[in-house]
Amino acid sequence: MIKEAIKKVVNKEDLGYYEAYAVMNEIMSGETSAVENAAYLAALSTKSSGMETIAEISGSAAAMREHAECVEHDMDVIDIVGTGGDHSGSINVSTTASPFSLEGRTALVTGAVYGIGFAIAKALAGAGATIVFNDRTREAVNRGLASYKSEGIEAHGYVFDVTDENAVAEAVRTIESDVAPIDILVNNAGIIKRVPMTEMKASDFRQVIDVDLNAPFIVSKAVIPGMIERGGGKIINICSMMSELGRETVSAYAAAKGGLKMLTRNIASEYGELNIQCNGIGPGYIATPQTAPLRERQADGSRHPFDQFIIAKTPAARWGDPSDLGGPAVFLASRASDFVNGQVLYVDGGILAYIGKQP
Ligand code: NAP
Ligand code: GCO
Repeated sequence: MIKEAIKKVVNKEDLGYYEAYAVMNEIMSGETSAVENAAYLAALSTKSSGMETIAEISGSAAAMREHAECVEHDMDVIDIVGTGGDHSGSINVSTTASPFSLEGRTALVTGAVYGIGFAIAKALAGAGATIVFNDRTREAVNRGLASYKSEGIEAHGYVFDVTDENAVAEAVRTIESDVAPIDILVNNAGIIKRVPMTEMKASDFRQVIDVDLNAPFIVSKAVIPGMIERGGGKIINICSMMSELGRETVSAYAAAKGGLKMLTRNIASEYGELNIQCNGIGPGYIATPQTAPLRERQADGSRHPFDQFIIAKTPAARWGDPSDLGGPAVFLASRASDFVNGQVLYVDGGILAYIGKQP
């Protein structure tokens, strides 16, 4: 990795995020000379060949500092010791930006026109990520673009169905050519069909499995090779309470989300050594269009029985808001979770820990 990265520095090629990190780690290892370090830092910050910069900055440490700021890669040159003239000395650098920063990274969030996906994308954008999202229709994508714009986010929208392997592969190629390599994938798109199992058509069962389990496999399969090539990446699968618990009428959904938990663990197991972290978020009961039927007011104006049930089952005594998922998503998308892999982070207000309020 480091040799490839330095070759890119010399050839004036841009460095990918993880390549830049490899170069910075080399610098922080103290194995390279001050002038080489300054060249690398300059290349990282100016994306031009560091070798040309040596001449400019060999005159003084101050010049090195000026050229070698690495804000773009969350790093500052905090101290340069060296005369420059005899190319001796050292550069001390440190990561000054927050480990939760997503500056310089690109995130694909599937099915993120509204609901949980939109809230997660908004939070990732707030941490500095470039946002790419998709939906099945141009109309929905346009609606999404307008929603992001109203939040001050210049998102990139693409039309594709996450269950269509060819369309997904083509979309990933187009995104990585048009926008940037995908550093973060959030497999959010999902459906639910609430039907008693013995009354459920097999085709409906298969459709839920297709969207909620097969699609995260398909999209992850399309994105992982590029992540490996660039030295790493982050995958977040949106699981569910039903990754752990069952209930009436959601057999297909629970089977899919239970499978998604194990797919999460398997991606972590298979690609962890290639610096890919794959984790899940397990939302509790969140107020989105998907759960609207469970919260409908009754004819007499009273709360839906299921609504009352969830309030009694949740220590927080409330439904979750999609924005409750933003912080956990930023954590799992950022360097702050580089040693977290194969986990499902339940954002459920405490449901999984609680027997429920006595009636
Ligand atoms: P939602 O309101 O129903 O939104 C789902 C999104 O996925 C919609 O934008 C939908 O697009 C998109 N989508 C569905 N099928 C797709 C496909 N084949 N290709 C591309 N996009 C597709 O759901 P949500 O409540 O925000 O949930 C988002 C995720 O969180 C889902 O995976 C869900 O299972 C999970 N989750 C939700 C809750 C909750 O309480 N709400 C709790 C735990 C987990 P369209 O508008 O075109 O249909
Ligand atoms: C349901 C709900 C849940 C939520 C969520 C809970 O019918 O039970 O839709 O399945 O969507 O998955 O975590």
